[in-house]
Amino acid sequence: MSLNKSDFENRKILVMGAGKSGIAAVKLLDKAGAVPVLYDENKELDKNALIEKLGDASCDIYAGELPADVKSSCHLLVMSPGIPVDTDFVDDFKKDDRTVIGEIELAYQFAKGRLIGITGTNGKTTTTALTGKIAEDYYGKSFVVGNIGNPYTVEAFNTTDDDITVAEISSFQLETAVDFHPDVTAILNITPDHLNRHHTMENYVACKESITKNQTGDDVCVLNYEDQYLKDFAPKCPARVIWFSSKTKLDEGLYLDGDDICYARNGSVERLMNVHDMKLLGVHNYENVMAAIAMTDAAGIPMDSIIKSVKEFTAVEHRIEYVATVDDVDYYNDSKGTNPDAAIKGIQAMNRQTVLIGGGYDKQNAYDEWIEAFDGKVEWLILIGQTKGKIDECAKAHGFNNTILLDTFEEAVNKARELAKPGMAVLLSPACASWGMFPNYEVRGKEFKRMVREFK
Ligand code: UMA
Repeated sequence: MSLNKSDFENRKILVMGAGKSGIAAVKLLDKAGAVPVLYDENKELDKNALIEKLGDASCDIYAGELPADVKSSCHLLVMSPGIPVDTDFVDDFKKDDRTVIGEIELAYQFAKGRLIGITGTNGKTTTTALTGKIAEDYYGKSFVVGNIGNPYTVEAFNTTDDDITVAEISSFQLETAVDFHPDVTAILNITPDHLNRHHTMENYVACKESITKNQTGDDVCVLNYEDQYLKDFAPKCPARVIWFSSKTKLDEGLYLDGDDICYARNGSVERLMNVHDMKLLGVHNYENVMAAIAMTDAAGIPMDSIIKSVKEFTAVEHRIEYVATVDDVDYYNDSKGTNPDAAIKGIQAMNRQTVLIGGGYDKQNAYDEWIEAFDGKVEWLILIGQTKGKIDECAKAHGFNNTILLDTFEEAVNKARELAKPGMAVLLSPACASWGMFPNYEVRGKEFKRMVREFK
């Protein structure tokens, strides 16, 4: 299947979800000459606030229920990433041979220039931000879009043939991709996440790998050599594979040799930089950096310019972010630790005894490896949210009994302050999504930082 402009011009298009993606999709469709209809299942939706956010774009808005005649009159359905696609609602559309796409696909249909697409369970945001910076430093401009928080549909019409766009792409967004075809991709790693949405690990892995589905031998896909799923995938990958590894000296690809990042290719090895010359910390970040170097080099950016940008780049907000020191206790915001694997990186980065705040929305992940990674460093584990009981049980099964279960985020942060002794750290790294308590991890992280700054 392939889409074209006639699928949009003067067509009635249903956009599902009135969050960031849905609003941006409606605006793009309005500009593209389509007739957008916006539908959100939340019947409490504040329509006035929504109309304000839509600005000049006009569309019919439905909240809670969508009349059957409106649904049947729409040519195409554009899904927001947070909405599951295995529902009767979506099936009804497909049954009539009507196309279902995601917001990313919609943007792709109208965007121009070259495209770098980055996926993986963890490290996407850091790698996307870094790749965007490398491209911007060299070309003077780049578009950084997608799951990072800037919908692709916001920027699609701003791109020209000479531009480069760097897109962070989640598994949710890949489920509804059709023609989406980045010139360069990266799959950073695959560990269990979002299994409540994808049901099986097999589905989740296939979804991640599908970022390459429209690529050809002229394109590049950067893969992590230490990830067994990706090793298995490489022979099937339609693009030319470039490997990176933090553990193995590769004959071809980027790897970590002691503190040096090296690039082996065509029989020779180039030492690119020492990891102490960059501001990012931790092996997981060195992996992100290697992936960003591989992608931007493949995109034609000179290596000296790439290395200069890498050295200047500082960590992204909410990812093991130092907030403040209060009463000789260092506070770190790792609100982006929304799954056990990401949270393991958070606790591994701590070099002192830590009061850890965890728990949140239940994505049906297992917490055993996270608890095992505590490595004697966690003094107290303060738990909140839907998963607090499940994590508490898991901690106790692993012999960790210093848990405290509380009801609100505010109580948790105050309790952490009370328990942390001088010289210790407080780390918000929940291993869970924020949903149910906050609209997203950014709001959770900002609230944490606000409270900590008030302690000061
Ligand atoms: N809604 C429904 N039915 C549902 C679920 C939601 O109608 O079954 C409605 C809600 O009432 C709400 C709207 O859909 O009004 C929200 O849509 P959304 O959840 O797709 O959220 P957006 O605001 O559009 O944000 C999305 C991404 N959110 C998700 O994938 C859950 C953002 O990623 C992304 O930054 C943004 O698009 C811009 O591209 C966030 C995220 O948590 C950061 N991503 C996950 C992750 O990183 O692990 C995948």
